[in-house]
Amino acid sequence: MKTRISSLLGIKYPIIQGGMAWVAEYHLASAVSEAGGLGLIGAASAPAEWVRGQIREVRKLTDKPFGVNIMLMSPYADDVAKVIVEEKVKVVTTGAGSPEKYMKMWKEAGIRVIPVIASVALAKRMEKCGADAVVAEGCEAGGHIGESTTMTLVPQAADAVEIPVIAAGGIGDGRGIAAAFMLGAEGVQMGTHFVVTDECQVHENYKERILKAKDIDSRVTGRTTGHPVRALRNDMTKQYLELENKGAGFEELEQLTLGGLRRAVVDGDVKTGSVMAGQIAGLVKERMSCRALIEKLMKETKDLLEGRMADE
Ligand code: TUI
Repeated sequence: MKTRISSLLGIKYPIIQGGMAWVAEYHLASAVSEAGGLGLIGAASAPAEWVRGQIREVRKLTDKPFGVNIMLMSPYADDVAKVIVEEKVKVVTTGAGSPEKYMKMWKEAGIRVIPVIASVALAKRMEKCGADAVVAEGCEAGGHIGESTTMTLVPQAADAVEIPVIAAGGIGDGRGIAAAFMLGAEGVQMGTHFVVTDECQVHENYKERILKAKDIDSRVTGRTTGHPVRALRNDMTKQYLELENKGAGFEELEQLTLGGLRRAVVDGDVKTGSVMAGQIAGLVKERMSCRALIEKLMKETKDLLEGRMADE
């Protein structure tokens, strides 16, 4: 399946694996890239030398294209931005901010830059400062989110910019991918479904929580602090939302989530940890390898776009 995204990135299928904090490490990223998608290392709040190590590990496992996602609120963002250049990474995606200050350095190094945007205004700004594409991420996504849904953001972003748009948030199967294409996207980014793949190293409890999730199990904490985060409901989200309702302040709320993602991903504490996942978790019922997942997604998408129904 060729689109401007698969050509731009030199990949077989226009599927990007989200750069999920604590989750998107080298085993997952290399497996996605080997299977024909674009694997990402999620730099999250990790030190730059950790990111350098991850880049080198991916290269031991695949010679196919891969990228790094920089979380721009990270205290190490400046250092990670430089490591990406030093290590000659070909693709960078950014989240939770605007990457304008790094753009010149990255473009001069010939890096493909794909910012994640949550608004049309940012999409336009990114195009102007030289972005090669944007990921339009709707609030169905897991983790830190914006206001608009994927259904509304993707077509508006596609109309507003000439560069290709990649849809993210709420996509879990071929129906979601075909729908995203209908909205004007030329690629998709998926996170939640990749968390339950064989190659993903998260704690078993985290995978089980996603596989058992129902459609209504998703919660958004932090709306009052201006930092909304989507996760699966548990003791932490319940307590957080109760405190938020009572008008608790930032400090008190922050205590509840501090280190929570690490606790869930690494220690398997899915009760008090932060089990970040998208709203599509309820659709994710099967675990398989990254290759099997990507091939299943592409077959479903192709059948739909060619007008075949699922049982034909
Ligand atoms: O960044 C994400 N998702 C994330 S980052 C993250 S790390 C974290 N860890 C613990 C607690 C909280 C966060 C977890 N999930 N997605 C991409 C994304 N970017 N979503 C929304 C945005 C965004 C929002 C506002 C991008 C830019 C923006 O405004 C920038 C500007 O200057 O206008």
